[in-house]
Amino acid sequence: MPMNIESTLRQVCKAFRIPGEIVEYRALTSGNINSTYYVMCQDGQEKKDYLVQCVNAYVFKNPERVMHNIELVTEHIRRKNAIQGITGRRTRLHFHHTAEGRNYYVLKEGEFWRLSNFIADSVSFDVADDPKVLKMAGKAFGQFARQLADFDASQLFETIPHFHDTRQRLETFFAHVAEDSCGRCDEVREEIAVIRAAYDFGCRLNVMVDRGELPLRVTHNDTKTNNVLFDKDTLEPLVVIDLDTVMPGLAAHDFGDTIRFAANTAAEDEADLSKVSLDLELFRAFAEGYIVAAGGLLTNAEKESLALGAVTITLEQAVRFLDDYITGDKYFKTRYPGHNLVRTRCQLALFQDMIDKFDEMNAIVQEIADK
Ligand code: GN1
Ligand code: MG
Repeated sequence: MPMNIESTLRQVCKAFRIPGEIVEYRALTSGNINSTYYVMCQDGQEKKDYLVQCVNAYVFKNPERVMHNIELVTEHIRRKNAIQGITGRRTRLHFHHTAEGRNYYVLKEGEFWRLSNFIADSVSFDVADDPKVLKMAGKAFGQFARQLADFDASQLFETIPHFHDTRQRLETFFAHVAEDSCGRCDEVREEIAVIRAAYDFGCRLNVMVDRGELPLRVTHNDTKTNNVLFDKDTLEPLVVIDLDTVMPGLAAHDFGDTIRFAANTAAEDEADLSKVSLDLELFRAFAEGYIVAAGGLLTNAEKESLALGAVTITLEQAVRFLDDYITGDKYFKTRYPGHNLVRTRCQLALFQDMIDKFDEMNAIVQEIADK
């Protein structure tokens, strides 16, 4: 945390015209990209809490565009919720505006801040072993897909071009291996070989897109269970957060990334690989929640692509972590040297286990889709 974070947060709150004084704040450290703070302000007798975030300008080259997307998407979801009679502060992600009417504040060159409401009495999950959490996460992202089904995707900027273009991720990775700019490739020959052998599998979704078999939708693209806020008592999903990468994409990626993250029996960066595997019960729970909530939205080809999405995105995530490792750990926040390599190995172990369970995963999706 920067030394002067308290005064920075004060400055940001002032820019967004938040009344009162900061009486409490803390860093929330589960994100790998942005820096996030919980802030409570007191104005007279009234206390209100907020989420304050500094957007990572290395990752998001054009944060204004990110915020443009977020404004449109949150507004669209608010309207959809209102039609269903869902209103209120806890079901809405709302970004505050500065006096100039912007939903972001540039504190100084490259320091880009935003401020939203904090959802009270909510929980999110960095790991989950309860099928109910997975089912509710499925409900959240299935609903999200449905709510955005009629959103005009041409209004959105592509905040990170080719974000889940696995083929391009692989190509870039192999180019970086050839450069070996940090001299780290020797140490990871085995991992590189595994990735090379998985190339064709990794490109399967790309091929389906090329053939026009899968529709492009407006997708979230970062569907980890810590990007859903659930009611702390009922576990009903309240709101989907982290809308930075909402862009045109595939349902298979949104489905797959929750599985990758939350149906793993271990954390995303578990070093003990014997703990890493795909839990098929959690897989089933998420698939049920997602497919039911998405309703009739998904085409048959899309449903058939869901399990493939999970395997593909797990491989892609391994590639992204290893790419970052061999190019000097510039993208993901790391907590110790070699963290990206540990993450890579965990993702590759999960990938292998998913390959072994691929038929079972497909059978489960089929069973739910046929109901
Ligand atoms: C990043 O910051 P966070 O944890 O929400 C990343 C995702 C990765 C994820 C891996 C913009 O998300 O794509 O899947 O880490 N976000 C971006 O944990 O790259
Ligand atoms: Mg996040």
